Amino acid sequence: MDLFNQSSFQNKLPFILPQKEGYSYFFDEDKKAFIITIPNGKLIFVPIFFDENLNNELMSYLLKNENNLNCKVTNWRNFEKENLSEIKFTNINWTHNQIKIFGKLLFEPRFSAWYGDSDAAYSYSGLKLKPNPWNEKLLFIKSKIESLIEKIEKTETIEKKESLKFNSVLLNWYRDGQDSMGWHSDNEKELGQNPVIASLNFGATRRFLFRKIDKTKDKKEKLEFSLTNGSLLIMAGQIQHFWQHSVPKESKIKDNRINLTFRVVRN
Ligand SMILES: O=C(O)CCC(=O)C(=O)O
Repeated sequence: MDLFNQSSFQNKLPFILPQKEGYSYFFDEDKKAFIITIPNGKLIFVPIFFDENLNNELMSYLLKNENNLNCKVTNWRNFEKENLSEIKFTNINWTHNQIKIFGKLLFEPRFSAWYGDSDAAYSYSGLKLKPNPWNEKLLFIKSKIESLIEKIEKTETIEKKESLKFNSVLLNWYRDGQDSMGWHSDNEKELGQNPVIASLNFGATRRFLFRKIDKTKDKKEKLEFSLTNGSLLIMAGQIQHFWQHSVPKESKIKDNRINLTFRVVRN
């Protein structure tokens, strides 16, 4: 199926959703969005939030560098912390962070960058991230997502009393399928009780998994999404309390991917 041909969706969710109580979805024709309910969570999936041209343009922007390395053809796998610092990225301050796992300092299997309002500091896995100041393109993307959410809020799929304004974004850059993101929930207290997190995708299609963390029942409950270039996934409701998500390794994937998760951080 050509995921970039809107007509091929025929309003049918391009993933399998269990056919049982607690799961349902509908396609909102006006917003071109699937509004999905799962037990203890809400998801909104927009298969084509940005068209291919705009998305490719934005991906080049995010990886633009003064070394003239082309974002598509460069083998980024060869770039570890040392040589990453030799590349002067024009628009994004990419870093290769180290985190402590079982007392050992290890490099994360991806590069990342934190942008946002000056007071939107964020901590996870022992890392304290100070925001880089917004740039014009990130603000452009943010405003497009906020406008969509505002329209959806009006239909009360996302329960909010006031308009949602993101104040930060975490950028993750997966050099190829060997880079990944382990199981976790975005449940840090500075994200608030039931955070709305909007996740936008550029580049290689990657698997995105959910698993239920309710220990008493539905232990094996899993969902699998396929996040394509230009797609947007919004997580809302109680999802961060009841589900974890991950981007597993896929060794066959040679292309790189960038994911942006827009958040509201309250310090
Ligand atoms: O790359 C992704 O799709 C996931 C990113 C993510 O889980 C996060 O930023 O918390």
